Order: sequence, then C-alpha cells, then structure tokens
Amino acid sequence: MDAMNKNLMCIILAAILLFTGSAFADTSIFVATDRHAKYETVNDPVEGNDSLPGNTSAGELPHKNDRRPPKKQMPAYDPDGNLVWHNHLTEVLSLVSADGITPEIVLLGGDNVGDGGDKFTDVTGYPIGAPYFSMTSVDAQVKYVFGDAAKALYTYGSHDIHSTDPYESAFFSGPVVGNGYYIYGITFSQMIHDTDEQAIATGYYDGKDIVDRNGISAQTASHRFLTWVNSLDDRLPIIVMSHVPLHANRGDNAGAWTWTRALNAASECRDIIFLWGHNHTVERRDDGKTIERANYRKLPGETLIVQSWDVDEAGETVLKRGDDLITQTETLGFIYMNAGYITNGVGSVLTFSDENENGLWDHLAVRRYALSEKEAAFSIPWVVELRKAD
Ligand SMILES: [Ca+2]
Repeated sequence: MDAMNKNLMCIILAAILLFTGSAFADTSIFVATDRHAKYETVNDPVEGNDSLPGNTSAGELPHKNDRRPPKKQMPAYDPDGNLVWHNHLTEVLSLVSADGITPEIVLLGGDNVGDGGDKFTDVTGYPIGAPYFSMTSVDAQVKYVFGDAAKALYTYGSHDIHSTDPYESAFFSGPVVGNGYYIYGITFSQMIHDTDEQAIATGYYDGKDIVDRNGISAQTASHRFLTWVNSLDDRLPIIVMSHVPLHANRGDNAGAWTWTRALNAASECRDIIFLWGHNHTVERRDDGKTIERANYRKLPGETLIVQSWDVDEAGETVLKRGDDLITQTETLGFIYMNAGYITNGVGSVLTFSDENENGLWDHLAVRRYALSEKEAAFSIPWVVELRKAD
C-alpha cells in the first residue's frame, strides 16, 4: 500500500469512528517496572516461614546476616494476609490512591522478583539475582491498595526466571483491550534477535517466556504485532510495555531495530506510547554523564540510537554484545518513555482525556509518582495531544 492510500485509509477509519464513538470519563493507567523486592523485613521475619504459598522455600532464603537494614517500606501481603517481601510497590500505589486515582490497569513491566543477590544464576552461570517467588505476592500488593478495581497486567523481565507460577497465568504479551485504547506487552525474549532463537534451542537462554505464543524473538513477535495492528478497524492508541528498552547501551537488545521499525509503521495510523525499564543507570537522573538520561523520554520526531546488527560476507548475521555495539539511528513516530522503577520508588500514571466528548481520547497526561523528593521534582505533569484517532 502506498503512502497516499494508507493516509486515505486513516481518514476513512477516523470518519467511521467519529460517528460510532461515545463520550466517556477520563481513565488512567499506572505503569512501572523493576519491583525487585528485598528480603528485608520491618518487624516480622520471613525466615523459617515456609507456609507462604509458592513464595519462598527455606533453602532459598539468604542467611540472616546477609540482610540489609530495613528501609522505609510498606509491607507486602500474600492473599492469606501473611507478610511477605518488602518493596516500594504498595507505597507508590498508595500515593496514586491518595490522589483520588484508581487506575483501570496496573501495568508492571518485568523484574517482579524478590532480590536474590548473586546467589542465583542463569544457565550460563551468570548471576542474575533471581530467587524463587510467586506473582501472587505482586498481585496481593495491587489488591492491597485498589482491591479488584484495577486490572493487573505483568510482562516478563530478565529476572523473572524463577517465578513459581505457570508462565501463561502469571504473565502476558500481545494485545489487551482497554477503555478506548490498547495495551500491548513485549516479553524479554521478544526483544532478542532471531539468530538467538538458536541459542534458546541450545539452552543459552531458558527464560520462562520462551513458551510465549506471540513469539520468542523480535522478528516473530513484531511480525505478529503488525499483523494484529493491521487487523484493527480503529485507530485507538496503544500503550506498549517492554521490560527492555529500544535504545542502544547495554548490548542486550539486538531486536530493538526490528521493533523500532515495526512501531514506526504502526504509528502512521495511531498514537503509540512505548514504555520500558531494565536499564537501571537511568534511575540516577542527577548523573549528567549517563547517555541514558537523554533517552529518558523522547517524543515523535526525535531520533533514537537503537541496537541493530550487521550481515557478513557469508550472509551470516553479526551481533555484538559488548561496548562495540552496532547501531542505527531512527526517527521516532511514537512516544518513548521510561515507565519508572519501583526499586527506586517511582511509577507513572497515564491519564487519557476526551475534552471534545467525541468518544476518542484527545490528550494523554503523564504524571510521575515518586517516594523521594529528588524524583518527585521530575513529577511535573506533561501532556501530549493524541491526534491520530480523530
Ligand atoms: Ca475526543
């Protein structure tokens, strides 16, 4: 389809929506990544309590002396009311609730783990700090604040390998229908290059998401994404949650170029907001030297340097994982934003509004909720116009 026909299709779809849409009140989504719960306790030791459903086994707990001092943290509860891990999730969610906001969806983008330090390794022996844990403890925190009013969605991150839950019931990828928008989840393995699928077959990567029905590489997953987008008869916005970012820095997202082009193609007819976590160097926003600070938020029209790959003379794909990264510079058609790190006490609330009451969202306001004053200084709301559905 050439560009003119595509624009024509956009206009026709918009006209249909104008006559079928209905007005609805503002709606919000809470987004964050990287929960990284600690073994720390406030006043109720977890050690020895092996009755917590799917959450601990005594053999997986570190020695008491390994525990770091308690910080100002609210407790997390499992569905039976037992005190379990401690992290900032309930605290940040409580800030949102105190503001009178009950989000329609709580969207957490991976690394939902407890903190195992260096005690747990992946199949290559690399320490990934991923103890056994249950997603019920994460779910309990969301319910602790919002009850059943907020639907919780979790994408799979690089530290979630020892989740004791079945992958399909605990995590999601692909599309979820929201109130006048879509959510789209991308798992950790869906950001790798398809050459690495062979590595999965030989056991190089064994994350739980290798069973994901929406693909286990950027190539297969982004193809399914575009197939889904092209099947839609609307132009509603999409909130994309990927644990791994697109910008090149750590050498661990060789599928980023593939996804960037797919998201740009989809952005021709609809507004897309891409959210990410994983790269913790972005947490230190006062560190002017980090190259990631410039990638904290990008708007359509700005450029992003993404990790890519080469093809050698024999036609074989060349991937680089170290400092000698292979990159491409792409102009973004979509909004690119760090979701916030629960580890650091930061989350974001995205609020859609329909000022002209035509049943389509006109603006998206993004607000940070942060436990520390330093991060709160970045919480000034910013608003983008959602033009493409009209
Ligand atoms: Ca509107």
